[in-house]
Amino acid sequence: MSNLDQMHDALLAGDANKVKEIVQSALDAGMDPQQLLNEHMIPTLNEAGAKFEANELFVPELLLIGRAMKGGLELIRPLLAKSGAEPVGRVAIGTVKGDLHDIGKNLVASMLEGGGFEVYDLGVDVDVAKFAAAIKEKKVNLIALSALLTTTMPYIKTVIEGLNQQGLREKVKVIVGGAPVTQDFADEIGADGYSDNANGAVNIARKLVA
Ligand code: B1M
Repeated sequence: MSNLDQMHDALLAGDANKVKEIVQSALDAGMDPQQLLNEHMIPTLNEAGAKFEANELFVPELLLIGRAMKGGLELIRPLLAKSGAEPVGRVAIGTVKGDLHDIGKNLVASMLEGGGFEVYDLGVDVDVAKFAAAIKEKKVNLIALSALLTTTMPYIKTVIEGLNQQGLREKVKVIVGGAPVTQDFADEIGADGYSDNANGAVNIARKLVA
């Protein structure tokens, strides 16, 4: 993993090829995929967010950084998914309507897969109707909602209300997460579980469907 120290600069430069190369060589050298992600990749995305807020980085650069992160994750995700045990439930996951951030959601989806769940990834910009359809058609027993923007976070509540109105709420447990989401918010809107990270999401999901 000799070139791991280049990860920060490669990610910040949005150099997807370089990021993939570094990820592959770290994995080949036996590095734990979770550690690679948590210690060498996610902190750089947080730094990118801070630079964006300080007007030192702009949307086109964030897009490249997001793409580079996803490139690395393509190599890491299958390894995360392998770490799990027996099938425990069916989950539909999505980033809520109006929100296009999917890196964290994809991580949660991979970890849920690794935790033994059958995962239906509904993607980004997902409205109430799509979550409702997943409950009816895929017979999921868990809905996982992600939001990264303070402006889209309230849509999590809209989903829960929509499921209530359609008589579907009692058929599923609902877990929520994403950078602006808090335990207080989750409690306030009547979600069943909240976590600020992907591992925690799996633990809560397992408890809820047990
Ligand atoms: Co966006 N963006 N972005 N962005 N972006 C943030 C979120 C922001 C905090 C940056 C900043 O200003 N500091 C800010 C939001 C501010 C706010 O709402 N208060 C922001 C903004 C403003 C925007 C735009 C509005 C910018 C613009 O256009 N002017 C725009 C919105 C587009 C839209 O969605 N409609 C936008 C666009 C983008 C890109 C497309 C360029 C790109 C996304 C690429 C992609 O996802 N494919 C992007 C990126 C990359 C970011 C940052 C830099 C990184 C996000 C990320 O992937 N983090 C981000 C800054 C930041 O977060 N520090 C930022 C890594 C990821 C692993 O973490 O998603 O938090 P996260 O997931 C974690 C936990 O939250 C948790 O587990 C994950 C793993 O531990 N988790 C869950 C997530 N979902 C969960 C669900 C659960 C449980 C846990 O249960 C179901």
